Amino acid sequence: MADQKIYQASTTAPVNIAVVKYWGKRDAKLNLPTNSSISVTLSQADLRTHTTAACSASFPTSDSLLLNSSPQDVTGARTQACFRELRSLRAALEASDSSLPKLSALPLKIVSENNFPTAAGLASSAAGFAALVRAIANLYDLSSSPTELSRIARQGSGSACRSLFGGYVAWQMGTKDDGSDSLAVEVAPASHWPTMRALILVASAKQKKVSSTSGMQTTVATSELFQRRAEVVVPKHMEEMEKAIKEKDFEAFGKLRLFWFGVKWNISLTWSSDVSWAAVGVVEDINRKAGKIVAAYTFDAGPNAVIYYEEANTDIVAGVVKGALGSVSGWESQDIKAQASDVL
Ligand code: 2P0
Repeated sequence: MADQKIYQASTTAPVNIAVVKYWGKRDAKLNLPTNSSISVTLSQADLRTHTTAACSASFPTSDSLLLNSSPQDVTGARTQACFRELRSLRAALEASDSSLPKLSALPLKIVSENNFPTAAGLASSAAGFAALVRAIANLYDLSSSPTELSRIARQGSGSACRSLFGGYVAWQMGTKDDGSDSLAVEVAPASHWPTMRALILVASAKQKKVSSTSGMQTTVATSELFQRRAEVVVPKHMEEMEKAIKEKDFEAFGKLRLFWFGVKWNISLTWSSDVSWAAVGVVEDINRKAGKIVAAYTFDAGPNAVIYYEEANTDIVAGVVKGALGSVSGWESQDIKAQASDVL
């Protein structure tokens, strides 16, 4: 009788919030970006995906994925690309060592849980695909480095490549057509600047109406500024942001307008809300009163605000934000406080 054993491995992956944003694809199939980006990885105690990958000849013949107990479609090109790449790395191992069980030929069963709202602009696809790729890599006993795995996770969701690392992470856009040099690398570990904090204000935990992919496509199709951003602005911001992180210079970090650059444009109307603008106003007030930048706001593809600050300024940032926004209706949940963190 064939081996009916169930092989399995579990892992967790964190959420990351970009401080130089990925926006636009030069290749939608491979998720190759039009610009490089940098993010801060948030602590997994607050925001993470936990994933178990299992395979067995006793499973139904097709691959499956459960997210927060709901079956997901795994036939999409992105998930298929991740499965295919990981299976082919495992198949190469099996070819080189005939004593290894032939896991690459077995159906996969993936079970994932988020401890935060899915698809509400809280980078759930980043944590989701990073956890999926790492769980399968562990199951297959691959010795791939986080950077090697980032090439695969990127094909699931662009920002996922950055969630393979903790701390401060750059996704280098690369120049090759096959995407082999579009990879994530560490800029600095969390321990380099451990006082960085993020306050996440959940304006809406509902699933967003516009996906990041279609938002990006709209931007590329309609914005006259887009090309200049990709070619001139971002390369400069990448350099300045890496320097700000290396020198732990919060003012420089905050000055780099963490604002997602398209938020003022048309499509942002679908994503941002009055409460998002209230958060912007409060942060600007805090900085005015402090006489310097002690808080930096940012938004991704959703109305939730993320406010970065340093631990020493907790009272004048997190305390004031909570007090000021407590009276603004529309915040669906209280804040989620997170710190820059390493991947466990
Ligand atoms: C980022 N965002 O750098 C940017 C900033 C949102 C705003 O990457 O189409 O889910 O799956 O590659 O990674 C969110 O988009 O997009 C994102 P896909 P993804 O974090």
